[in-house]
Parts: sequence; C-alpha cells; structure tokens
Amino acid sequence: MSSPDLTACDREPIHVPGAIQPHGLLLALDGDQNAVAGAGDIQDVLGVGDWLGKSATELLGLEIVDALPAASAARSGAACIGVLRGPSGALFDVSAQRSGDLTMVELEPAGPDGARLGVVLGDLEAAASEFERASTVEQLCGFAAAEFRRLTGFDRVMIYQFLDDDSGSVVGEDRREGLRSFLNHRFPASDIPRQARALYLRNPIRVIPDVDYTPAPLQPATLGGEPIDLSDVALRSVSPIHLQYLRNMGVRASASVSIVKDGVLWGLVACHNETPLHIPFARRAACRALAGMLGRQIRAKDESDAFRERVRLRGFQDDLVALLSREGSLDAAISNHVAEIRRALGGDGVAILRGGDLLTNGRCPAEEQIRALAAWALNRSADQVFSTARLAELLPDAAAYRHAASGLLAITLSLSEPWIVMWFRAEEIEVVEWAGNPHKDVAKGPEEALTPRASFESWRETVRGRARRWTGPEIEAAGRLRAAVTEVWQSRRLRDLNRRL
Ligand code: BLA
Repeated sequence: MSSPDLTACDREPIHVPGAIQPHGLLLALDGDQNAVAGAGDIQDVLGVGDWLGKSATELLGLEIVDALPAASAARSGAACIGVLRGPSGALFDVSAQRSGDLTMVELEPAGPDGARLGVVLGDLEAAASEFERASTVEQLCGFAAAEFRRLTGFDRVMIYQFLDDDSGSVVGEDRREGLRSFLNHRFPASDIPRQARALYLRNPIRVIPDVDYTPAPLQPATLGGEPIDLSDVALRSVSPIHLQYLRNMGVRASASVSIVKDGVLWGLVACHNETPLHIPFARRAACRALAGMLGRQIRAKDESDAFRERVRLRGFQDDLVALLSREGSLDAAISNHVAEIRRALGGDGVAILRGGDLLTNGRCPAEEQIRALAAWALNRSADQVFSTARLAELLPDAAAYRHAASGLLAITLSLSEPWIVMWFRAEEIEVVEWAGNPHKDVAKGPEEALTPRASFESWRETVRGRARRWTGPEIEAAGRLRAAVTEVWQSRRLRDLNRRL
C-alpha cells in the first residue's frame, strides 16, 4: 500500500461517525438534562414518541436521573447507573458519562445472570490470580488469552503486541478447537491506523456484537454546527473499512481491550467470534480491570528482567574497570582485554580505533570497512551512546558487511585523537510470518475507496540486515563504561603529569 493511502486511513474521523450500533440507544442530554440528540430505537424502547427536547426524567424516570450526577463525576469512563425495564419487559443496562457540555446516556440489553456483579467479580479474581503464576511475559500473555476467553466467551482471544514500527504480533492466543491459529503472526501497522490507536488509549474497550449491523443515525447529526463527538461512547458506530476487514477474516462479532503500559498503548486483547455476541456492561468493566492488571504485570515482569540484566552488566563492568585500572598503561590494558570488552556488552565483534591504531576481536567487518564506519560513527557517538540494530538502513554502504555488523553500538572516547569503541552484532535473518502478504493487497474498491486486504493466509517474509536489539541496560552500560574509561584515563594523565613535575 502506498503512503498516501495510509495517511488516508489515518485521517478517517472515527470519533464522529454520526451514528451508533443499533443494539442499544444513545441520548445526549444538555446541562438542563433535556435530550438534545439521540440515536437508536428510542421510541420503542422507552415507549415515548417525540423524545427530542424532552427531559431525562420523562424519558428515563427519576431513579436514573438521580444517579446521573454520580456518573458525571466518575473518574474514568462510563458508569452503570441502573437497570431500566422497557414497555416490552426487556431489561436494559443504563450507563452515563460526561462529554464536554453533554451527558451521554447509553442503554443496552442487560446481560443474563452470569453478568451479575458477584459472578463477574469472582471470575475476575480467579483470572487475576492466574496472572501471578506466570514467570515470563510470554507465559503471562498465554494465560491472559485463556482468562479473557473465559471471561468473555469469545471463540478466539489474542494478545496482540505493538512493535517498534507499529506493526504487531500475536504473542498469546486461546481459541475454540478447529479454528486456525494466528499465534506469532505479524500484522502491518496500517491494520490499526494511528487515530484508532490514539482513541484506544483514551477509551479502553470496544465491542461490535454483530459486524453486519445497519448503523442507527444520530438525530440531529450536528449540534451548533459541530458533529457530535462519540469518542467515549460504547455504542459508537465503527469504521466501515474495519467492518469489512473483520468480515474478510470470517469474524461476525469482535471486542478489543487496550493493554496500557506506562501510559503507552502496549497492545490489545483482540477477541473474535464466528457468530454474533454481545458482552454486557458488567463483563466489559471486568475486562477493563483485567487489562489494567495485565498491563501492570507486564511492567513488573519487564522491570524485573531489566533489573537482573543491570546487575549482570554491572558485574561485568566492575571486573573490566578493575582489570583496566590494574595495568600500567591504559593502552596496554585495553589491548590485553579486548575480548572482555567485547563480551561485556554482548558483541559478536568489537573494534577499538585510537589515532590510527586498530584493535579488533571476534567477528568484524574488514579493516577498511571498520575505518570508514568509524569516521561515520564518530560524531554520532560523540555526546551519547550510538546504537542501531539495523545499520544498513542508516548507512547503505554497511549492507556489504551486514553479516558481521547489522548491529552497532559505539562510544567515542575522544573526538580529537580520534578514539572510538564499536561493538558489532551479526545479522540474524528473521523469518516473519505475516497473516496475509502486507505488500500485495493495495486493493482499492469501487470509486477509489480504501479497502482492507482480503487474505489472511500465512505468508513468509525473510527479513535481512537486522541484528538482535541492544537493550536499554546495555546502552546504559556502554555510557557508564565510557565514563569509567575516561576517568581512568584522566587520572593516569594527572599522575603522569605529577611525576614529570
Ligand atoms: C481498527 N483494526 C482495528 C482494531 C483492530 C484491528 C483490533 C480495533 C477495533 C476492534 O475492536 O475491532 C486489527 N484485529 C486487528 C488485528 C488483529 C485483529 C491486527 O484481530 C490481529 C490479531 N484497517 C485496515 C486498513 C485500514 C483499516 C487498510 O486493514 C485503513 C484504510 C482501518 N482499523 C481501521 C480503522 C479502525 C481499525 C479505521 C478503527 C475502527 C473503529 O474503532 O472505528
């Protein structure tokens, strides 16, 4: 898909679709609690004709209206404020929240007994305690898929993690027997455009009980000339492109819950069903809570991994600095311990260039390639550690030696001499299994409309020119190593100077 198409995807104003999904109804109340807009089958569900302009008391009854202020004050998202029995006897969960000057009231079919609070809380507690048993993020995501599936009853639940380039990978999955697996499959960034990701950070759960719905238009469509913002409305009508995407995938109902880590959208719990399926309010609230716990567990696991790695690197580094300080001359110390310097940061190779002298250890590019690379890297690593796991993308000449150095970590010790240390990581050819060829389906529908891709068949791509990533603790350790060597070097110079005086 070419880039103009992608930006067109990013521009679709999904927060103002002008309609809701028809399984519930929406009333927008003004400051005087009069209905100024609405959508859905209001007349039949509430048994009131001509509802526009009527007061919330007339439409919803006193009990609901009394609970409205509490909902407006709720700290996050919509609050369930009661159950309403329509003229036909059907029960509806009523939820409300503030949106600018308006109060948005939503009614949707109340769940069966399984959705009652006590049952839901029990399920939530059981799910959360399961999380505690996981020792790695990978295991945690596997457990999470199973627990979300238990909680929602969907055919398939996936834990979908966003990667650096906004593509994503399925890192956990639980599915009904007989369904194909998407585990470890990659999906391109364009499947979930930027404004959708921004909205999902703000509004953590979305449900589409039936992708084949007919949208129920808002009446009126605008207020004071502005379209009505449905960002936080659960019934918000969904982008038609995304509905087609789900149909192409064979999905009839879907839900997705945001996984937020440190204020950033880490991933989504993506749920699919082959037949229509609605998750009532209480169960959605439980999903939100469980996704919050999942985000915190992922952070805790990441932090403890990083802590362990820092301790390991510190050990290496302390040994190294002790070795360097013990020897008489720093140059001799460095040349005697190049292998230790390489290993300290997990390089497959290392090159140290000082003045014109070059020392290497392990798997390195050819000498003239190292010298050219050093000239390129010197300024880039002058003030801070330079690191990349995709060198040839920044320096096309490096493609010639990508087998030895697709990854580069560099520190400059002196610009004037010059003096630079470069750690290399070899290319690791990665076979990415995409759910459908992301390069092929540029399909445009009739009248140039954007369409999602039609096939989700596994498609393998071999990705070259990439190395194992340098971790945060490794990059920090390189910075500390630079400081330590500079310090040893300066104290030597001072000592030599004192001797000469
Ligand atoms: C939204 N796309 C989404 C959402 C998901 C995906 C999870 C969130 C909405 C939801 O809850 O269903 C994609 N679903 C996936 C992926 C997996 C999955 C990757 O299960 C993998 C496991 N989509 C396209 C193209 C465009 C596009 C080409 O394929 C744009 C031209 C758009 N996707 C698109 C839009 C939304 C979306 C606009 C927002 C839908 C909305 O919230 O209104």
